[in-house]
Amino acid sequence: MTANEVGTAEARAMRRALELAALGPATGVNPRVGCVLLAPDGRVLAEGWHRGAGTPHAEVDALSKLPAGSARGATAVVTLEPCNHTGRTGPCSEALIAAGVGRVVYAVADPGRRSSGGAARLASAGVEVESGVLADEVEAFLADWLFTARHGRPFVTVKWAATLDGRTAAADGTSQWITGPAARADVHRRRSQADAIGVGTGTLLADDPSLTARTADGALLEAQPVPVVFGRRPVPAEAAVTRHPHPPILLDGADLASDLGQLAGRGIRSLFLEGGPTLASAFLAAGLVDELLVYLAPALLGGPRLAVGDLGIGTIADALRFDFAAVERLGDDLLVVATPVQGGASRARTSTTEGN
Ligand code: AOF
Ligand code: ZN
Repeated sequence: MTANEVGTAEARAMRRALELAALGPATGVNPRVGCVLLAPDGRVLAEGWHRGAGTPHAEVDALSKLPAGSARGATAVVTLEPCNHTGRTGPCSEALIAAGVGRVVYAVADPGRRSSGGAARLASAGVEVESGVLADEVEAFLADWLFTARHGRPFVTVKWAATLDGRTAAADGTSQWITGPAARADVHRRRSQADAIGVGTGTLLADDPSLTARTADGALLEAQPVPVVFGRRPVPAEAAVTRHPHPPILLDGADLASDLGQLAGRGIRSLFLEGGPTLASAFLAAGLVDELLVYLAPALLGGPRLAVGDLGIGTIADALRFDFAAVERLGDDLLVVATPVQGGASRARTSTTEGN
């Protein structure tokens, strides 16, 4: 084959590897990974994919379909850099070397602190390594897992629904139906796309939210986020959240970064925070918010009940700054999506959800 034909065969194999990866489970601590083994003439020798933590990795799955010795000189095309560690399974770098694979082509580097280094290990054993093939597509496909692996925490979205003056409740505490049905449906759709949904114990005790994702007539959507309750006050035995399809995860909220690390360790890659001004301000002040979803109703309430509590900001120069990433009209309401300006909203401060 000419170099061009090899490139085409490998690009085609990477596309196939991405399809194979998509057969794996979309949630959990491990990424979805696919692998295609090519003979030197470009023929497909075997395919494999990863079926979730504790099962063989994609490369090992593909190798297992071949008789011993028949991957000698083959090219392994894999969506993620082969791992270089013994976790629940052994290192793929060593499995590829032992099988005599001559070339490895991967899309995206493994950001894992323990698992990375496979490319260097392969190269040191004389295996030819190429990276970056179909990288943008694989990066998009693995976006939530890569974010969590790179940051050691889930992607955090803070959502609130408010009036034009940023109020989320009236003087008597009533807060339901600030926004209309289209905005509410949008919230439920986004909830169901998140791995977890978080509230503070303050909101839990005040509103008794069910933390489920539902249709307009109250039926449960298929995918439900895991409920997470932050704070030190106990969850009442009769709280609605105890009837959620997933058992709630309780975190004390004293060290939000370490709480988020715990969630990441449980395979939670995205957290949707709906849980009140104290929780929102604690996450914001700690620089742990990646996206704001603000549903704005064309109404005014006045008074002190604001969407976000104290941020410890004494002067305008310290304002947390965001960019408007999107603005959408939803019925009579607006959805504003805002993302932190680099070095602005991500300024880390220490804070807790104490009192929440
Ligand atoms: C690969 N191929 O198919 C997958 C990889 O606990 P373990 O042994 O399953 O290791 C999990 C880590 O290995 C995971 O966090 C990620 O860095 C990598 N996953 N690597 O070469 C695969 N699933
Ligand atoms: Zn591996």
